[in-house]
Amino acid sequence: MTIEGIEIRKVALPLKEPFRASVGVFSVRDVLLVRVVTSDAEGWGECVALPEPRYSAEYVDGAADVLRRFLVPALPRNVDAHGVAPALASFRGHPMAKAALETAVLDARLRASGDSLGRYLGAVRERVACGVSIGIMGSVRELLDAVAGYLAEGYARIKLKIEPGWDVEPVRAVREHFGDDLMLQVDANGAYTPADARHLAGLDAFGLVLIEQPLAPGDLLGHARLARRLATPICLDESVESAADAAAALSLGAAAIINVKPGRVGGYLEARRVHDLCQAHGVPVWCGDMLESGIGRAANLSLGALPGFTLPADTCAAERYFATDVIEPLDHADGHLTVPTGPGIGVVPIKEILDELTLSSEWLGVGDRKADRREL
Ligand code: NPQ
Ligand code: MG
Repeated sequence: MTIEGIEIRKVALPLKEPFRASVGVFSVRDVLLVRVVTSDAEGWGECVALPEPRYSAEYVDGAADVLRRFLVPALPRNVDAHGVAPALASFRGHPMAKAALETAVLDARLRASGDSLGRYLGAVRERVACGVSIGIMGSVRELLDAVAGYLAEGYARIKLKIEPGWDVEPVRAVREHFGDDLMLQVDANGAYTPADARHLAGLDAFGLVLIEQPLAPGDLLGHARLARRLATPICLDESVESAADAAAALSLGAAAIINVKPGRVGGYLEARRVHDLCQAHGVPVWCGDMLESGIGRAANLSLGALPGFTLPADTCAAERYFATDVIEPLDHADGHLTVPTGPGIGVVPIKEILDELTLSSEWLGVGDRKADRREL
């Protein structure tokens, strides 16, 4: 399999409603799609970086830049999926940009041999239970209406985004209104500090499945200390950018559960390593969501079907976020999405829709190592 070239495309997906978290609010999801063209097949990958560097240091235009200037030129023309990460390893950081490139190569490679990503990764389930993540809202009344709507659609659990000023009261209202059987969890995206420990312990009364990333991403020690003060299990998201980070978090006691996002850890191969490590430690994992288009969503389902993914995913139907997606809708019923079984990630964009939503596109040559030859 020889790579002939790579296209990076910036696509704008308008959101049905603005999505608000402690790290920002967006009403359009700009995503970067990577298309690898090889002698045998094409492959697609989605870069999950957000438009601004608030969730993590990466952002859409920065990811495009690092792909264009460094990552794509460093890729050998005859690279295999397992060779992508080693070829890019000398460039620090940028896991989301690297993940998109590796996924596109992996997709092309699997399409060429007719294998599905799920089979390749070791999926053991045909369907993935899905939860829904609900952004910070203007009022508790609106929140209760939103939760009722998603429960009526069959979602298996509810995650509330929280921040200082929007935490104990909305959680109490949802718990009181929908009862003790509701699987309920919260996500702070790092909005609290260790000084908020007593306040966060106020959430212990509500039987939450977990609290996700209460403190800053770099503060593993702070999470370990907080874990000793809370009854609610701590789940890490932003703090874990590799299997090595996950190992450090587990050995410090900073996490009892890990949210796995392939983009955040540099790709599906590293995501599987995080899964394997957690499984060996008896630590539950679940698949996170970055408001991906259907391209990223389909691939995430293959990962979420691995045996250690024992909690419902954040992967919901694309229609929860978008009026129009770039693929045919994925099958979903009773709060579950069906894992694609076709070759590669199992889906391809609908060309007309993709073209309509495309903001810009660039064609990049591979393996010419322009970046290395630049005079500094
Ligand atoms: C999380 N996602 O688990 C992320 C972060 C995230 C589904 O909760 C606009 C504003 C887009 C904030 C995409 C979910 C976003 C955003 C993803 C936050 O932390
Ligand atoms: Mg999160």
